[in-house]
Amino acid sequence: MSYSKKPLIGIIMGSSSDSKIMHSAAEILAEFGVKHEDQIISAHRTPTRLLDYAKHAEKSGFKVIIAGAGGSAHLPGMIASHTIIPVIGVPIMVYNDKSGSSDRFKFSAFGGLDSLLSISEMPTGSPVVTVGVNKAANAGLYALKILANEFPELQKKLKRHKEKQHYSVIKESEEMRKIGLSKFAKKKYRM
Ligand code: RP5
Repeated sequence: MSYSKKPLIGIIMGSSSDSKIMHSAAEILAEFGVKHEDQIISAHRTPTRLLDYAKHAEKSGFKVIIAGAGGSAHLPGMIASHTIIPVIGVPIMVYNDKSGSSDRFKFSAFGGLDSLLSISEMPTGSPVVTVGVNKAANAGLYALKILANEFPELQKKLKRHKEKQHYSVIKESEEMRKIGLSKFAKKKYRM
């Protein structure tokens, strides 16, 4: 079986607005050549679709589901309660486009902590692995690590990815050492 022919990962989110965060998961999977299928499933607006999706995910042979949601964020936990496929939850700090012009009502009252706790505090029996608030890229990376248990080629790619991270820090540090902290910060952040 190949990881690049048919989707092995399902990415779902509670609202179209979540795509602004969730696209980062898709991007990291694309970087590794891993196929995924993306859908919007609202646990409260389309509750029957939620159960249908869990069946669809099992039938499709998905190995991991990445589920992002904001607010009370019950999507990842509810999906996990309907399937044995591992679910990685992405708590999303809600940014609501529909709230008019005032910024006061645009963000969730608890800045993402509401979703983080909803997702991570699943009662014993239906676990959801949870990444940090808005950390969709980490969800993608974690999904890749799970898949890598089955695909040695992905293990190699993940090791190369780690090496790249290592060398990018060394390169930056070298530049900082040469030009000094003040110049470095001004150059990098246009301060
Ligand atoms: C959650 O409520 C969604 O995951 C989204 O983050 C949040 C806001 O949803 P909409 O108001 O955009 O429908 O269900």
